[in-house]
Amino acid sequence: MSEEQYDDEEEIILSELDDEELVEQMHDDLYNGLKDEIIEGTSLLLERGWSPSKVLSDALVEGMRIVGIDFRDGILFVPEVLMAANAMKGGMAILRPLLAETGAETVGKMVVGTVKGDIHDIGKNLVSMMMEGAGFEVFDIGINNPVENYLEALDEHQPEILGMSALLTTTMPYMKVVIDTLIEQGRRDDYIVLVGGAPLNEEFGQAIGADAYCRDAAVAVETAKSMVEQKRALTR
Ligand code: B1M
Repeated sequence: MSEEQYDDEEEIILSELDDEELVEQMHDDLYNGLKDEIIEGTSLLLERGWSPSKVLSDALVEGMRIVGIDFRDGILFVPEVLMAANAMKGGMAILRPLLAETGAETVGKMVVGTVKGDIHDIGKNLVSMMMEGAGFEVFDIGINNPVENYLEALDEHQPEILGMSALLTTTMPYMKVVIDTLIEQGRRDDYIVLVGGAPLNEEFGQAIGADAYCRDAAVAVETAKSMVEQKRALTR
């Protein structure tokens, strides 16, 4: 781009936009992974009297929904989605304490981790970020987790969802060890168990007794949302 063209580009002053324009701009900024702009936009909406939950749903979650759709459709790729998720985190850091104060109900909670023997975490991290982007509270227990770690995190955080990730054909069977332990302890049905990772497939998910196999982060979000809704509807 020539200097002249660059100079011609109008700088957008977020504070000069009305609410509707600002929210639209934030969707674009999330899409482009612009963390500073998301932090500024989030603060501006709060200053203008928006509730934290409205900022979360209309500006951030809606923006990440668009990112998720384009990721699913192969228009965006992993690095871009990681940038978007990182920008979202900037906004979430401001909103999280405020949301906790107002006691707003989260979309749901998830404990997620990569199984024992496996240190791959890029996909899991992406799933965590996209789930947070969709309004879930995520407790990421990291990599190389024996069954005890999962049980401890489930006890501590009481989530609706247990997510497990495995990238190796040698480690994916460990997911069944975790599910079988939950069955042994009579608590399998307390959780929606979602599994993912490149070597898995639908049949494997069914064979080990998971509730669903998630091909990618966007599918994980969609599946989690609909399963939590179904579960809540049943217990109402
Ligand atoms: Co590894 N590695 N690696 N590796 N590595 C693979 C997986 C491999 C397929 C490469 C190959 O040989 N072609 C191969 C596995 C072969 C097999 O098992 N059949 C392999 C191997 C062999 C190994 C080592 C054994 C190599 C060695 O040391 N000899 C070793 C194992 C170490 C261990 O874990 N004990 C190893 C090490 C590594 C690195 C450390 C170098 C690095 C990991 C860095 C990190 O994660 N921090 C690494 C990498 C980067 C890869 C590849 C190249 C890329 C994986 C990745 O991040 N993909 C990978 C090749 C490949 O997969 N094509 C490979 C991008 C990511 C966004 O996708 O993880 O699939 P993915 O996640 C997706 C979905 O699967 C799904 O959503 C995500 C986002 O859309 N998903 C979930 C994933 N988890 C989910 C959980 C959910 C829901 C959805 O829960 C709700």
